[in-house]
Amino acid sequence: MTADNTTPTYVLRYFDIIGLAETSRMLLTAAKAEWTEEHPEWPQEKPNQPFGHLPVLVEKSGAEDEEDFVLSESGSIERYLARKFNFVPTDNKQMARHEQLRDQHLDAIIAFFAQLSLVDEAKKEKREDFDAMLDKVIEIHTSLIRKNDDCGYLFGEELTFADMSAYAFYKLLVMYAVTFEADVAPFVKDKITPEVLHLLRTVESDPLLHEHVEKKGSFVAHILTE
Ligand SMILES: N[C@@H](CCC(=O)N[C@@H](CS)C(=O)NCC(=O)O)C(=O)O
Repeated sequence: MTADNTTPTYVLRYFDIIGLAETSRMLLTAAKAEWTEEHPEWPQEKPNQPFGHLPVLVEKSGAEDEEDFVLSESGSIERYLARKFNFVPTDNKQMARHEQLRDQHLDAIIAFFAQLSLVDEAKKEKREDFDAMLDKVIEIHTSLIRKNDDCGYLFGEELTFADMSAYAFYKLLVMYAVTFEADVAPFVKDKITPEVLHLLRTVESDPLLHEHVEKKGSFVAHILTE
């Protein structure tokens, strides 16, 4: 898609980390949107963000007299992009089925970060919460892949928001969360089922994400070699 004066272009503001922006990066890339990423100086730029944090998506309409559309909150950004670029079904119930997975992923991520600063019994308890949530996520993905005739996507035969969110979820835990607690990477990798590995491979080899994988490297290769 080439931008003309009616095609929106996008700026995704975030830190130069996987964090909470990977799914949006994937959505923008898979949509073949014209977009760039900004890494604002922090904390100097904090007061200039609508909600005081990142990510922030700026959509520039291309029309001269139209204001930019500025959106905060990673979940809202992802849903907006997924709907706009048809990576979720239009049926409300089906759409909700896709979107609920994203919320489950985030809960597990929050649970991981919540236990980092704790010690002793409190840490053990919260770490167990994370472990149980991770097991549940993997169980759900595994079951969806099996139900979907093992074609490698969570739903149907094409790449969707749910697939990208799942891929970004595992990538965040194995390649980013590991910088906070080294054992999380082998811990997660050991739990990954053949079905989940199939999902990761399918997402990564989808032609729509070719550019993303070229730029960021292969997560699957990272899982298999490290
Ligand atoms: N609920 C928000 C959380 C955003 C958030 O906490 N962002 C962090 C980076 S992952 C941030 O901006 N930290 C810097 C700060 O708050 O000053 C979302 O999902 O976007």
